[in-house]
This record gives sequence, C-alpha cells and structure tokens, in this order.
Amino acid sequence: MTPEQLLSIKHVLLRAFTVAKNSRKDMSNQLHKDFVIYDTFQTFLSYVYRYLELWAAFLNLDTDCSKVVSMEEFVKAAPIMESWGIDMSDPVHQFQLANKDCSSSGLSFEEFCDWAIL
Ligand SMILES: [Ca+2]
Repeated sequence: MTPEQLLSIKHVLLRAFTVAKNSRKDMSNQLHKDFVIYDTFQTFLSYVYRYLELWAAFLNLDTDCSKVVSMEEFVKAAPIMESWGIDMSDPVHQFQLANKDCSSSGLSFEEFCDWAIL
C-alpha cells in the first residue's frame, strides 16, 4: 500500500461516520441526526476499523489502482477472498451480486463494502 493510498481514506471516514450517526435509535433530536455524539462514538470507531480493513482489502483487489474492482480483478482474487472465509466457488456470480449498479467498469468501494458486510 502506497502512502497516497493510505491518505485517501476520506471516504472510509465518511462512510463510518454516516453508519454510526444513523445507528442511533432515537433520532428525535436534530443533533443526533447530524453528528456522532458520545453514545455513538464507540460505534463510529468500530466502523472506522471495519472500513479501513475493507479499504485495505479493496486496494489489494484493485491491482490497476483504478478505484474500481473489475470482474477480471475480482475473479483473479477469488483465492484471496476464499482465504477470508467467503464462498468463492462461483466468483462471477459473487461479482454480479456485488455489482448492484451493473456497471461495466466494476465495483466501487461502496458496492464492495455492501457485498462484503452482508
Ligand atoms: Ca481496478
């Protein structure tokens, strides 16, 4: 992982922030809708950790550094994902499940996270 890749975690933090602030059940207070507050901060930190792991995994799959994982990259990395405990007996099917917008270019980080977390 290059230093530039490590510095490009803004979207990781934004995703963790969004999930954490939306995890609060009581949304009657506007403060709870817009901010991570004391009781959601631990959730935020756990999501930062989880999404950083996913970001590192995504970068390993994105071998041409295009910020999307193509089907070719995805299929080629099937043994790696199998070692993570994911059933990759049909990698093309898994790619199709993850590629929610059916983009021909490949999987975005968000699509990869949604697929990996399910
Ligand atoms: Ca790529």
